[in-house]
Amino acid sequence: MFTSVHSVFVSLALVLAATSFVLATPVQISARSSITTLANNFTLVALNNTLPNANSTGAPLVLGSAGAIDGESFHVSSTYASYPYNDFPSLGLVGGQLRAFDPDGSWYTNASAPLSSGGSLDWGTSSFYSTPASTAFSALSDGTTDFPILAVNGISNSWYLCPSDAPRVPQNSLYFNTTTIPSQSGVSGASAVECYSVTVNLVPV
Ligand SMILES: *[C@@H]1O[C@H](CO)[C@@H](O)[C@H](O)[C@H]1NC(C)=O
Ligand SMILES: *[C@@H]1O[C@H](CO)[C@@H](O)[C@H](O)[C@H]1NC(C)=O
Ligand SMILES: *[C@@H]1O[C@H](CO)[C@@H](O)[C@H](O)[C@H]1NC(C)=O
Ligand SMILES: *[C@@H]1O[C@H](CO)[C@@H](O)[C@H](O)[C@H]1NC(C)=O
Ligand SMILES: CC(=O)N[C@H]1CO[C@H](CO)[C@@H](O)[C@@H]1O
Repeated sequence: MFTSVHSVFVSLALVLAATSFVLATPVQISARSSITTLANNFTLVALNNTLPNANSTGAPLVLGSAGAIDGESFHVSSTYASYPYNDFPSLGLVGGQLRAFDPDGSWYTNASAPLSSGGSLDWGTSSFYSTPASTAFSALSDGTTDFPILAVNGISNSWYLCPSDAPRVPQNSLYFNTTTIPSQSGVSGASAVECYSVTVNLVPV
């Protein structure tokens, strides 16, 4: 009895030894996780995928102005460098909904899932109207990034920053799945604006 248990241990030890030998070969095993609710508040920060970044965190994003109608205002995620006002200092991810909170901590603002063929990351703010929020957002971690990264419908590698060439409000805004946006310069025949690929970090506040 003792002998057979012992030999089972010996065999197990050999199997484990063999297994760890196999794992020691260059096979990358990444624990990729996707969650739709984050316990902490955060801000969005864009990390340039092609060019050197000022630091490992990247460029902070805020909710830039995108117009208003009676009772509702609209925003688009833009770099703070191009729209230097931070009217919504913290965000939340709850059940796939991306929410923005004003400085009082009030919640009247939800993000819409961007159009899959090149939409911007848009937000609506209203204390009068109520539209069910999109539940398409999630936070991905694959163990290779410092922070969880933003995904929409599970896709995290299709975010682009597109610097507008609009004469008055040249916001550098976040788009999904497009490498160019039409010129907003008003000049006829102006060429399209080139976007650059970014990773969107969710940095705790
Ligand atoms: C990324 O690179 C582009 C192209 O050089 C540059 O204009 C932009 O400021 C950079 N953006 C960030 C977020 O670092
Ligand atoms: C990282 O660099 C950006 C500018 O690209 C700056 O706005 C931000 O504050 C920096 N973050 C840290 C933690 O230094
Ligand atoms: C990206 O946009 C193209 C059309 O421009 C579309 O065919 C493709 O399905 C989109 N990809 C995603 C991931 O939505
Ligand atoms: C934000 O989303 C929640 C949940 O869907 C909804 O109850 C709320 O009315 C939305 N806010 C606005 C301003 O639409
Ligand atoms: C997880 C989450 O969203 N937490 C909080 C973020 O901040 C707002 C207001 O500042 C709270 O209402 C949320 O509960």
